[in-house]
Amino acid sequence: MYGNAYISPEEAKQMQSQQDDPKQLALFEARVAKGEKVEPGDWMPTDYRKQLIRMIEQHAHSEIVGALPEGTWITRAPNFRRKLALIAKVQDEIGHGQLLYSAAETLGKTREQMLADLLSGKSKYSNVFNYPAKTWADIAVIGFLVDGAAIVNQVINSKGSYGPYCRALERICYEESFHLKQGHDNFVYLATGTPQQRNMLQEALNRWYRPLLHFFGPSDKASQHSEKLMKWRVKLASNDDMRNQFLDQYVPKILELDLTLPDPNLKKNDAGIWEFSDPDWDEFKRVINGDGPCNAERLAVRRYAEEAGRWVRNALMRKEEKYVVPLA
Ligand code: FAQ
Repeated sequence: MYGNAYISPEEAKQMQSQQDDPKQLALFEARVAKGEKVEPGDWMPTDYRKQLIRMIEQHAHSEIVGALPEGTWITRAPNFRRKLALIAKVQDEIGHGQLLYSAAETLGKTREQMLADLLSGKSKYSNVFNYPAKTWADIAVIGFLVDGAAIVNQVINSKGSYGPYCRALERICYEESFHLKQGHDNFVYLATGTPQQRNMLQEALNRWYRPLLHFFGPSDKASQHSEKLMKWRVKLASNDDMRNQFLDQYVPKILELDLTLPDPNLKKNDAGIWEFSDPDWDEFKRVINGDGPCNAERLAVRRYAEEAGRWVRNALMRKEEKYVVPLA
């Protein structure tokens, strides 16, 4: 369903060599414009394939690295029920990574290569997971607002043109909606708790406000890939539109709990667009290029997991294969 039309790198290269035909391109663009889904064996422009691999791979990495900030709180969850919910959520995020790696493999890049590119720093993953989860309130903010932001983005992307990615996203969105409920419950519990709990939540909110604005990517003017991705209906909303939808949905929910956001210029203008102070795009660039507060730690943990798990992958691999071929 997500990755059962696995395509090897060699097959992908062969398919690409047939692709310079402008007639094929026009037919492809007409299909996509009608809202048809593109499937792995279909003809597609080289750049469509490259863009999708880049985006789905980054998304898959974000899920598995994204499990780490919350994972560090499993042993310190404040009670048994919160611990159970957090374990289940972290497990789901890893599952999302698997679905997305399978979807990316249908385009002709092996999982091994994707993981190697993550560990070498060649491939990016979401900025937000390079910040520490300092207190339990950070877990509430991640569960409510990072998951909320991810849902805004993923519901939109799930209507896109590439079949395996959209099907993976539909399933992911069901699970993320449950994550959002547990995040909201945790967030409201702290917001309506003791003064110490409220302070802890407010401090976490202040820390996450800027990374959350960065989450949707650079402004439309600075975005490198949006134009092409929107033309090919991989992205159905621009970065600024998605950011605006997020602020529309979540700012009122935060303010109604008598919490504040650390930006005196945050307001909705008469045209219904949220305005905010410059969110420091230099910080965003540093963080996505490997120089955030936790980048080195996150990759070190992933590197350890890859090395410690190598014997399992080797044990599962057929002798004649160069890498593990996905079963589903
Ligand atoms: N972080 O030209 P654009 C989650 C990069 S899943 C890092 O505007 P595009 C679940 C971008 O890659 C979160 N890098 O890019 C969860 C490009 O660099 P490149 C992940 C970013 O692709 C919840 C450069 O900047 N979701 O949270 C970011 O048109 C809780 C120029 O940018 C997805 O990946 C960023 N935030 O639009 C897990 C969804 N933004 O590749 C655990 C799929 C931009 O040229 C706990 N992705 N960059 O070197 C997308 O929808 C798009 O890729 C955007 C960026 C909207 C993220």
